[in-house]
Amino acid sequence: MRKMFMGLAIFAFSLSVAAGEYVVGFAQTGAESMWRTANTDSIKAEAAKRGINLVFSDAQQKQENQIRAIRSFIAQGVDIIGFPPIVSSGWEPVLQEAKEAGIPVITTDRRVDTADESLFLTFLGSDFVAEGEMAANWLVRELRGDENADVFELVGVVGAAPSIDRKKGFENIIANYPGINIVKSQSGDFTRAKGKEVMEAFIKTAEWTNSKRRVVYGHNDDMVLGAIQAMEEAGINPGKEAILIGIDGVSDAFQAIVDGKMHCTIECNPLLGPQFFDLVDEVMSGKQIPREVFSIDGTYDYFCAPALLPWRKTLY
Ligand code: GYE
Repeated sequence: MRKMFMGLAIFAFSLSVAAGEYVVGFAQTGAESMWRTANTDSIKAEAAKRGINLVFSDAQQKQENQIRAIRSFIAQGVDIIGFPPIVSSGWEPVLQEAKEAGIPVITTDRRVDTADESLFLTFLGSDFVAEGEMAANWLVRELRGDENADVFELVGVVGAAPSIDRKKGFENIIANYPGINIVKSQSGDFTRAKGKEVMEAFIKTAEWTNSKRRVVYGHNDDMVLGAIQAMEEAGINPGKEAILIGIDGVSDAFQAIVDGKMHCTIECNPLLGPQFFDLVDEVMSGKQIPREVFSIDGTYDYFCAPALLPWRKTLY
């Protein structure tokens, strides 16, 4: 509670500005995955719908570009800034500059790790630790009492909140099962191309060849979809020779599940536009907002994916 008031006190002067009269700067991470594209579309569509003046920038997966974009928003004098921090650390200087300029900051989908919590107003997104736990809990159920498996982990961008937390959540659960172990773990940068590359290397390891039961756990669906390509090109049947689990719930993952090439995806809702601009409106009209706003995520596997695929295609 105290933290919330500290945050609000700083920005208290920017009260009661109507939508259409204020400018929102949004510094996107890039276009690395289907999730990200859906997230960008949601932000842009919602701004257009509400007649909000949005200044949008794409950092192409580089922190220095994101910092440069935020500095340019400050120089342009935008009224409020939103951004998903590409990695969680290294934001103090630029957030301090925004604070000194009196511009409130909302972090979306990824968290920042700052000692001074007054540097941002709120976080809007998913609970990534919970997502990692859901992935591991699904795996444990899938193993049906024979909890022995070698996990090949495709990590997201190194140092990004979803990578750190999805690993943590997964490990929290498998810690209770000594027969389930992460035997290989490497970053695929959240992209399909890099996921494929890392999988090509995994397939060549002794751990892969000698494993009695293989699990591919990707911190997002795109990397798993890349891994499927790598397996197929190597003559491996993904659906039969491994258990494949991703996170995001993109429609291509649903399709892969329906096609028998993937087993499960944990949802991470990218359609944050409406909630983001609700928060923006509340801040601009001087209302108090909570320190964090979580979206709710579900688990989808081969039991439910066939029935749900048409609906998912309308989402993202
Ligand atoms: O899971 C991944 C994207 O930050 C939640 O970033 C987001 C992640 C998402 O590239 O696909």
